[in-house]
Amino acid sequence: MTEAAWPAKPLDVLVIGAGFSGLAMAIRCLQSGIDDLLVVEKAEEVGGTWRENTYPGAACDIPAHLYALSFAPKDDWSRTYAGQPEIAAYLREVTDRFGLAKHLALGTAVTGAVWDEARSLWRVETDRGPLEARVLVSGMGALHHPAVPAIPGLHTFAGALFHTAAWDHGVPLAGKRVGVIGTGASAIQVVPAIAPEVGHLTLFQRTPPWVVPRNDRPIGPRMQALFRRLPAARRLLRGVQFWLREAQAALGFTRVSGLTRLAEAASRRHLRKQVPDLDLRARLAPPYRLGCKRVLISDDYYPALTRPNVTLETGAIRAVTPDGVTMADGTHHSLDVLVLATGFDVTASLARVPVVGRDGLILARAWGERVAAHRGVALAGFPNFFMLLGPNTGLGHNSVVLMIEAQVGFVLACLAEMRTRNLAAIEPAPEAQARYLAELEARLSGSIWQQGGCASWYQDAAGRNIALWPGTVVAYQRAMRAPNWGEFVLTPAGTR
Ligand code: N01
Repeated sequence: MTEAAWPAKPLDVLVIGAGFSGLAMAIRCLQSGIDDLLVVEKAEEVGGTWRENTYPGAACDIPAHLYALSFAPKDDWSRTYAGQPEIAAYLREVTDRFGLAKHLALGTAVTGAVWDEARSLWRVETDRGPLEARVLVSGMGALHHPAVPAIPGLHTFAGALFHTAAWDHGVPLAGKRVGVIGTGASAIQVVPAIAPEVGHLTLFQRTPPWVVPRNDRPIGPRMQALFRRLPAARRLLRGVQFWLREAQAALGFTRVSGLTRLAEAASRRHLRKQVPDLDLRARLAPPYRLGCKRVLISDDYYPALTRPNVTLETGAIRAVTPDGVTMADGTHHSLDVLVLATGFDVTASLARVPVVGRDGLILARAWGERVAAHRGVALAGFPNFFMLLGPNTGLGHNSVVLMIEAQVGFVLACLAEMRTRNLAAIEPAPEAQARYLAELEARLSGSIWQQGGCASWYQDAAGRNIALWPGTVVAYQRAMRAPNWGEFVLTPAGTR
């Protein structure tokens, strides 16, 4: 891959991160004629979360055709739900297809960014030297910074210890005693993938998840050929997958509704069918409402737990010792390998790079009250700065790729407005931002995430959902289609 030359003068647009968000931003910029553009990526390869998460069984829980970029379809997805290698390969192929190489600086970590008010640009520090850009776009993602639990003695463990997001493929698992802490989306993929291989697997469950059937199927060559010959058939499939999910949200999926009860009944049926043992079944029954945490889809998780070489441990962990995990009741599990399937620290992920806005305002401090962004993408005090998949724009029910595309379109509209009106800077008006956040809070307060009786990574320390969009994708797309310039402070060039 030919890499971008290091820019000597301020760029029009600097994008941080080459995952789904950063790549989508870069492609759409190029398609709109903005080519003074650089994407900096700390790793040596594109792919973001799909490059990082290589744990056995890693796959997407949104159908592949719906998870693809709308402007970069792929006819030959091999399954309904694509695995990590196929998605990572797709993102590499898209990078080539749209000629992004000359706009990519791989192996380059951004270490900080400061808004220069006098010059109306961002001064960005990287480990390869400084950069300057009129507009800074974060494509850093929200599920990036692994959460390591504060379990006493964790780092005294003498065997292999690693997080699902940093899987150590050099550690052989065959015949080993393996512990997995956590039962979220990552764990339920890892457990069935490694259970047949390991000697014994102990799964440490703190809270049981709601699990519904996955119905994953291979997509055969005839279907792939049909999609190649008849793109309308592929679009139809994507449309059906999309609208089925939108209907859930429209029918009140984000609240305790009749739909919640129906889905809970389906999940209980799934559990009854797959787990004959009554004691195990009781320990797998979630004590909170479905939808409160991410609803998991799997056909092989429950069967894996019924294997003779798998133990479900539901007691509280007291400590990790050099040779295993000790429970509060004194039970000890001797282990060779301990896997942390303990998720991500959303706040740390979003605020990972110190971003300093106007008057020395640090992003992490601006978020002291609440992690928030106007329409999920911009923040007062941070001119010409946009976040893709920023606060409250994740989804529990549909493909986040669609949210990313709505945000990319919004940023492009801002860039076009800056050019048309010869603006030096654009940022949300504080009053408009406050109004937006008040509306958001009102919608969240009655939601399943706050009323469903659970704790999850969606919430901050005060229990507020800072991660998810409380509506349909269509509603978000509509709100983002045409920015209301009345919500922004627009600073003409030459007025400073
Ligand atoms: O992480 P999680 P994840 N002691 O935060 C437990 C996306 N994703 O990596 O529920 C004991 O959901 C914790 O227990 P509890 C997706 O958006 C997508 O699995 O807090 N246990 C929980 O069980 C997903 O939602 C795909 O009581 C501890 C688990 O660790 C997000 O990533 C695939 C503990 C963490 O679950 C995160 O999923 C995979 C402790 N001290 C992931 N601390 C797709 O398919 C934590 N836990 C697209």
